[in-house]
Amino acid sequence: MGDFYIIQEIVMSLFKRIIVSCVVLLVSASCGAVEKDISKVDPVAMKRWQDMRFGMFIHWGPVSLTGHEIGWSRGNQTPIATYDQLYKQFNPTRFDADQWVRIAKETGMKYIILTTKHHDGFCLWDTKQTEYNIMNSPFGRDVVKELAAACKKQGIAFGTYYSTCDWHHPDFPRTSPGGQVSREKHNLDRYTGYLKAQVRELLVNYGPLITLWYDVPQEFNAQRGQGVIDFTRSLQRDIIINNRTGARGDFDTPEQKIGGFNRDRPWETCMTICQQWAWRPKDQMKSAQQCIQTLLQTAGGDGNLLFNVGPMPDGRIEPRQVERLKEMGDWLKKYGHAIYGTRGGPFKPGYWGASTCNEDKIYLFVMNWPKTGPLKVPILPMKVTKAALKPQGDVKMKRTEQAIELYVPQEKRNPIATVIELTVAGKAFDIPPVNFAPERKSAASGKQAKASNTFGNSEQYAPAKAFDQDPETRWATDAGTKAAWLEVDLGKEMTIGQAMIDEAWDRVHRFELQYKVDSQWKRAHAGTTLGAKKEFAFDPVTARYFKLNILEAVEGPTIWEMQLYEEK
Ligand code: FHN
Repeated sequence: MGDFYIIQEIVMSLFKRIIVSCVVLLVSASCGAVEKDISKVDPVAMKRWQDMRFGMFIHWGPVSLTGHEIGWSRGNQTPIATYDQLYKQFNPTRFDADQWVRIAKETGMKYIILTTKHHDGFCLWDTKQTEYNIMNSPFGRDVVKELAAACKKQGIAFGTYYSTCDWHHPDFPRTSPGGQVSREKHNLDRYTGYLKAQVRELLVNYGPLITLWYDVPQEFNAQRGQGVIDFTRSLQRDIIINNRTGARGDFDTPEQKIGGFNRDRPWETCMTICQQWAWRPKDQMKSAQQCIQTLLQTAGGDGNLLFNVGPMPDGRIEPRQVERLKEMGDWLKKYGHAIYGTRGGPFKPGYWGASTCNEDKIYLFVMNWPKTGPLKVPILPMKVTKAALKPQGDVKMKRTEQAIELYVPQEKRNPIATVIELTVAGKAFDIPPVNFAPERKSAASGKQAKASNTFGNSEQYAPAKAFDQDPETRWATDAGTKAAWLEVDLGKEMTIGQAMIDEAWDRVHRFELQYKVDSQWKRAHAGTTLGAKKEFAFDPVTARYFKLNILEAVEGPTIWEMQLYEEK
């Protein structure tokens, strides 16, 4: 069967080249050359996607019957033989594509990305390439077809997640658990033919798609990955492809964290509303404040947010998650004009909040006000002609030599974000991006660190990774770790009064920030959850050694960065 794909691809490829050449000749003859370089994204499509700003990610499959993680639990919590038979019990009779789309629209989401095939190889559409698909389950309905139709009917864009790696497929070089086991017999070329045959089905039978969202390339190097991108784009010229085929793709995909401010290359944060991508009963869910502030910090960084739900085994999205999403939708009903179609900045996101801009407007989302006094906005090279509180109200504005001072009385402030609209005398996007406050240097940056536990004792996840100022590295602990500490040596006594701890995955439930005096650890600050870029101030303390003492965690805690700020 394997050679079939290769022959099929060769024939289809030749046929397509002939057709494309004829079309190019005709179009070139009539109205100027057609964009030939399919390795480049269509800029109009890219801008359309960026303007959408907010999408729904859906991780679903027979694995939802177990409550464990999709793909990763195969051969871990669930034996491979059991996992691969789950589809024979899968009958989500309460699946209603129109309902999923209604929920996404009421949340203010403008596109939906569904896992059509995850690392476990199971396919949620009527694929002719393998029997391991939804049509051979008791449910027997084409989920991708129904969801694509519902999106089209309700006017929301539809895209497909398709795992580059496939731990179920006999030709893929790696298998479960976690793709860490090599297959003796494998054939990556034949597997690539299989992948392309399935991608063709998705694009031809369920397209046009907004995105082909590939994931976890593993054996796919940049050349093979670029071949997948070119193949995909040859089937739909204006499709957008992420950076997970093994090649660079059209946009970056920071995961479970807010991407850094970047107007030069499109990016999309993908994040779970709970802990797990796939359904888990009683999973810890983010608060409305966390959800909305994540969207604001993402848009403020000029990125999109792909926010994930894991539907239940009966096909419903869990009611409490629907409620949380509705809170986001209610917020966007009031302030969506400050998110959709805007660009990030000119004030870069930070502890203070975030900003977006459009035409002559700058929208400030103030999340943390100064302890006393007004909000001090850096002076801009463009005159600020007006400041208004949204949805209504006045903001007292006072210009000084150092800043534009904005006064909003406490009772008018919003704990999630106070939205202030500034009007400027020109195009706001032309204002060079600026830090809202002077960049603070962490006293812990680059310092010696140690911890009670490190994931696999691997250097890749060493304690020092939480102090290297690199947003792509993190300290991690072993799976199942419920308590741990992370200690840093500042090299000398320093007086510290503020900290920022950026947690990957919301696993910490209770922590203390401690400092060492005369060999005794004392508490400087105590808290419950951490989350993304958690900042907190405390009565300044003077010490050389500081410790994040994680007292309770639901899973192995892992920290992108921990920063300590000296009291001047
Ligand atoms: O392993 C997958 C994971 O299950 C999930 O699909 C995320 C979504 O971005 N991607 C991989 C982890 O990076």
